Amino acid sequence: MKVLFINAINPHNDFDTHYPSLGLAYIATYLRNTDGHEVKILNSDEFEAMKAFAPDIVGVSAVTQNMYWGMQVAEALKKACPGVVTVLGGPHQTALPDVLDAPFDYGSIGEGEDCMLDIVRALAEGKEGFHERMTKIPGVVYRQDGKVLHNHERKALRELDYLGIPDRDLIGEGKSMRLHMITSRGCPYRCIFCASAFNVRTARYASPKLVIDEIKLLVDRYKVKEIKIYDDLFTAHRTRLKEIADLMDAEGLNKVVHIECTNRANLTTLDLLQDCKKLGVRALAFGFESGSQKVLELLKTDSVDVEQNRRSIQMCRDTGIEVRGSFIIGTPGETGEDLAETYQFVDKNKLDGVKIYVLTPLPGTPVWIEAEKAGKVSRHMDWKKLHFIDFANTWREHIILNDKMTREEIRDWYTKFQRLAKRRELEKMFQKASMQSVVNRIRKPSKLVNDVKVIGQKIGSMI
Ligand code: B12
Ligand code: SF4
Repeated sequence: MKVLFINAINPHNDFDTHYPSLGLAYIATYLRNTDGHEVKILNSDEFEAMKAFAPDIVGVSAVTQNMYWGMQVAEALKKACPGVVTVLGGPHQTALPDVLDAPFDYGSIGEGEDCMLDIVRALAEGKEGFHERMTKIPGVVYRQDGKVLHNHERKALRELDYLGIPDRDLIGEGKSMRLHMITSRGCPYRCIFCASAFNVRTARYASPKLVIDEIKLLVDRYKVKEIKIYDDLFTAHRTRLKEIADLMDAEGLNKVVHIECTNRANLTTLDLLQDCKKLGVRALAFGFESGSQKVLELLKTDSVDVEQNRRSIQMCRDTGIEVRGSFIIGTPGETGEDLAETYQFVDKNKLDGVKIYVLTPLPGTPVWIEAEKAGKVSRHMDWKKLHFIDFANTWREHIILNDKMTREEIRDWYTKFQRLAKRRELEKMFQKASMQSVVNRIRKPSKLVNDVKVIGQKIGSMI
């Protein structure tokens, strides 16, 4: 069977176009290796290549914010390739199993490897009786007598190792300085805004050996120098972390590749940071979320406090690990005073990277449930309204959950935080410019001109 996978992206967002979907690479690799299907993965803006492939079945992966693009491409493909079967999978469909948007014939909830394999096998048996067979596959969403129904989600994969390593050639990752990896699925915590916490119920971890094999492959085949491990919480499994660190050290991989991964302040100990160092970790990413204890408690269900966040930053700095932090503004009940505390936290702690988001109701989360009750979101809403990457421009339409500040006040705070983040970026740039690189720039004046331009742009965007 010819199986086409499509990653729904917003073509105007560089962020989307730079990171191909590893989730789709896992499914496509599994289908090809298990049943020998002909597979292809494309972005939703590569329409001509989709038609040229002439697929029997199309699997679209979409996050909620990109559902608009996913629906558009599925609709266009239905017209261009009559008879093609369309299936929607990914975090959005998983969180809303009772909804199946029009251009999709079927949906898939949860992990897609075995579900998609069963779906393609059902189609390979012929169109006759296909729908009947689909209604029996665990995890499938379908329509029957005008209603959307779904079968129970299949059990989460117990062992991740049996999936092996996803084939990055399928997502066009050539030689690159920087690639990303996923070494676990799920997170043991339940932050109220986080889709992973409620979509993936049980946290599971690939073995240290598989993690090392994948890192070796990225180093040998793709010549990477930096790997971003995008696990929900890479450091959650303490003994695994230590084993990975020991193997990285024994193989000398920590000398050739830098790792950036996720951590949580309540897990930070000196011992853990030393393992991170041994593992080759150069930077740790934290969701600090707020400098106000009241807001932090609400967002992270009382599992971490502001003082732990502050101490964690200091410990990372003492160990020589960079700290990147993300923050959320616009939480219900948050006041100007709370935001002033967050601002102070960001300013005082001199983070190496700062990201600011406005609280967004992602389907399936407690934040979504409250927003739905308040009539601010619905299962059939325009999903573009949740695209929060560019709040400075979209603040008028953005769904605001906060009840203590006006939309304009939140916009002003957002702008203030963005300026602070940019200022910090600039300070870092100057800090990093070692004597040697200054000399290099003077030897290569064209680069110096470019540097001045970049700095000028950054200062410009702060004004
Ligand atoms: C890495 C990552 C990114 C990367 C790369 C994204 C990518 N192309 O994969 C970057 C940094 C670019 C990114 C950006 C964004 N992300 Co992101 N990201 C993640 C993260 C941390 C890991 C994704 C991953 O690889 N998971 C592991 C793989 C194995 O799982 P998977 O992708 O979900 O795929 C499995 C199943 O979902 C299913 N499946 C998926 N697609 C399909 C399709 C079919 C047909 C089938 C049958 C099954 C199926 O099978 C897969 C294998 O089992 C997740 C959190 C998480 N743990 O999943 C958030 C997450 C997916 N991101 C999220 C969001 C909101 C975004 C952004 C909108 C953020 C923003 N500010 O713009 C953008 C959108 C970009 C985009 N086009 O996807 C949310 C999505 C929530 C939602 N309701 O949709 C998540 C869940 C984070 C969260 N905790 O809330 N992200
Ligand atoms: S710790 Fe991170 S991944 Fe885990 S539930 Fe909270 S936000 Fe989600």
